[in-house]
Amino acid sequence: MSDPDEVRTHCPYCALQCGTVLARKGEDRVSVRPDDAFPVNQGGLCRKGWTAPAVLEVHDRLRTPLVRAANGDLAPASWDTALDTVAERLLRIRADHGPDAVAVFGGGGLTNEKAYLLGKFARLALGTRNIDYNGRFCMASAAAAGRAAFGVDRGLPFPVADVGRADVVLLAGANPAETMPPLMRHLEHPDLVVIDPRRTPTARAAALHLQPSPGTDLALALGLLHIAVVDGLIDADYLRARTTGFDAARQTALSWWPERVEQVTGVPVPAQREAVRRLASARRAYVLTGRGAEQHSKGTDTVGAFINLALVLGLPGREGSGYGTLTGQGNGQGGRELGQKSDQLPGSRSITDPRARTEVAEVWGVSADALPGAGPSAYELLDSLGAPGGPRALLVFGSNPVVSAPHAGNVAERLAALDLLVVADFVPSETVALADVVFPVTQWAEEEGTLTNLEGRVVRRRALVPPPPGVRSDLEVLGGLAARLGEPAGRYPSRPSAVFEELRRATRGGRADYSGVTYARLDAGEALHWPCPERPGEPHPGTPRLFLDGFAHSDGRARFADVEHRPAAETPDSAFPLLATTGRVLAQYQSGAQTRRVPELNDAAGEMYVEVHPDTMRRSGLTDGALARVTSVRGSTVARVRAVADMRPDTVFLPFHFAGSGRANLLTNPALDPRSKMPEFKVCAVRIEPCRTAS
Ligand SMILES: Nc1nc2c(c(=O)[nH]1)N[C@H]1C(S)=C(S)[C@@H](COP(=O)(O)OP(=O)(O)OC[C@H]3O[C@@H](n4cnc5c(=O)[nH]c(N)nc54)[C@H](O)[C@@H]3O)O[C@H]1N2
Ligand SMILES: Nc1nc2c(c(=O)[nH]1)N[C@H]1C(S)=C(S)[C@@H](COP(=O)(O)OP(=O)(O)OC[C@H]3O[C@@H](n4cnc5c(=O)[nH]c(N)nc54)[C@H](O)[C@@H]3O)O[C@H]1N2
Ligand code: SF4
Ligand SMILES: [Mo]
Repeated sequence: MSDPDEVRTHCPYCALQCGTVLARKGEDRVSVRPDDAFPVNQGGLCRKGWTAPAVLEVHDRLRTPLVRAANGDLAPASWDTALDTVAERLLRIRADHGPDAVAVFGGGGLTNEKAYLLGKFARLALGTRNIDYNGRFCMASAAAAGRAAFGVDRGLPFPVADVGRADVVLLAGANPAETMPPLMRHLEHPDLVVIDPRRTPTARAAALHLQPSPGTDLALALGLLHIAVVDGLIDADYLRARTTGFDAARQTALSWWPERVEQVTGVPVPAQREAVRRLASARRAYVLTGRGAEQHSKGTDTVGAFINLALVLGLPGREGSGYGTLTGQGNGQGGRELGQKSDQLPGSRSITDPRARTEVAEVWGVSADALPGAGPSAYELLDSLGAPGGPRALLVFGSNPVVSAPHAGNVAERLAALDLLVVADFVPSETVALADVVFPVTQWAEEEGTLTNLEGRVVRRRALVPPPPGVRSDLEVLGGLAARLGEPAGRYPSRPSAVFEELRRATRGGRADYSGVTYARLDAGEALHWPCPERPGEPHPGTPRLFLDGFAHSDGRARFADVEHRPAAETPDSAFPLLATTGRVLAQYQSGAQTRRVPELNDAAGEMYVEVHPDTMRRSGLTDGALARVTSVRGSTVARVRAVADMRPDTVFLPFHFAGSGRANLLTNPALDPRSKMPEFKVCAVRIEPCRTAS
């Protein structure tokens, strides 16, 4: 089969999964343009999308397996040597320490096929309960809260395009003008109410900006609920017909009167009132949360409180209104529901549910007893590596935790304490640099598959170009290892379409049911949002809008969350008097492993910096443009000072895209949310001082 000259596919990066058309541009080169027909990006792409082809040709692309040699260096090896080495060492570790001594860390950028096969490989070929993924650092709080409230966790339970027809959209802790620029096309018409401690480009586009102190959104959401209740703005018919648990939520909210909320959050009373008035008077309104509200040790409760606000106003499950979370990674949605999350089996099923275990085991051709139970969450897993009783080997697919995990200094130490670290990647990331064995893998434009975008829509990734010689797909790596671990032939197909056929069966009957989705339907241009069960006769059209007829709990009702505010796990004191928060800039993606290799993106944002209010800068003896050392109780980071006049004086902001001594995560607090196990990326206590040495 000859390769096509042009394919429709999707951007390799974020959950918007902007539609793109890739074309050949001379020998081995690829050009990209937006796919005007795709309704999510409507012909738009951000700078990362436009420059994505550059990642295919980075000068240090991994092209051969690497095995750490006796002299300590990573040295090129054949595929057989690399696969044999890993399999032999895994077998030995398992024989000596048991199956849980081998762990797996996955990623929300992996296709559905890879995520599914990785989960199956961990549970069957390795027999370990120790698998989790970077989505735990991303979507976990919103997923836990959404599931508790509605019975199912799909990021947006409605198409993105619906949001454009709203009158008002509340964005709590999201900065889509930088993190999902084409989404802003849908946010031009609605009035925006933005909650963010920083005056971001999104906040500047808003009708109203509330600027709370980091870590106080829960108090703010309770306060907004208070105003809605006291001012009689609630939808009583909706509450009666469609919800339960309002009384307890109302009781808690009553003690969060506006002046008290102002004291805790710093948001003035009139701004609180205006936010509620705007939302309540809209005919169509959405409440959307992002990582700013979610990445806290109380992220699940905070999202619960924002859902409560949406519920009293009667928004969820009504066409043209609703609550949603803006999922982050390209396949953040599919990545969790297909089995990389430690507590889930394919189809968004619970790994502790006996029926779910039986159903999935049947598809896998094993008995349910063969499946391990639930394992620890991402940070707990990383923190246990190489510790007494903890895993001795780790396989990483699609993450760069040396840069992106909280308390990164500790994580790097734990990785170094392993007997075996194996990483599959296409660039030499900071985590690759620590590996004992490295597998060079294919990337987006070289492979087929599917991802599930932020609106639960399954999209097709298509190959335009062949992978460079010497590079294999993640699926082939798993298959190669499985065979050497003695798994039956055929259990780990390496063709994406074959894996998809199997995952359709494995999700059948689950909450996230993909059984009616096929490559043929997607290739014919159908828009399929899960659940999309297979059925005889007329194919199921998929479910773009959930909850219109009822929520996914057995009584069809949404549940109010009974939540109370609490302070962040770490609050400022005399040694660490400032709050640090972290997040993203337009031109870099995540740990930066991909985007720091694209020259055009580095011109825009090429170096670690810290945003500081001018007063704070002066008080700390800093100079705009000079280097500063930012220190928390866990470590310190070197960053260039940027004076930002509309910053809160009590807060500094650091992007987390940079490596080495510029890692924001050397500072961050791994305090976990008790329900979602999300770390507290968005607030820790720091001090800041001039730095006279460059490193
Ligand atoms: N350019 C770019 N785009 C991306 C990504 C990227 O790395 N770069 N990553 C993708 C992924 S995986 C994700 S998860 C999404 C994330 O998308 P967003 O959630 O939009 O991104 P963040 O910058 O992490 O956080 C959003 C905002 O939260 C604010 N914030 C900080 N602390 C608080 C707080 O306590 N309360 C409130 N209300 N706000 C707070 C920050 O100032 C920031 O502006 O972006 C996706 N898109
Ligand atoms: N301080 C702070 N830290 C954060 C956050 C924050 O807001 N603040 N946000 C958190 C969030 S929301 C997220 S999602 C994480 C993300 O952080 P990471 O998990 O580190 O995400 P990436 O940088 O996307 O890392 C993906 C790695 O996998 C590789 N890769 C990409 N696709 C594939 C593939 O298909 N197969 C294989 N084998 N490899 C692939 C890439 O080259 C890259 O090296 O960071 C978290 N860390
Ligand atoms: S918004 Fe996200 S999906 Fe769209 S082009 Fe940018 S990075 Fe790619
Ligand atoms: Mo994310």
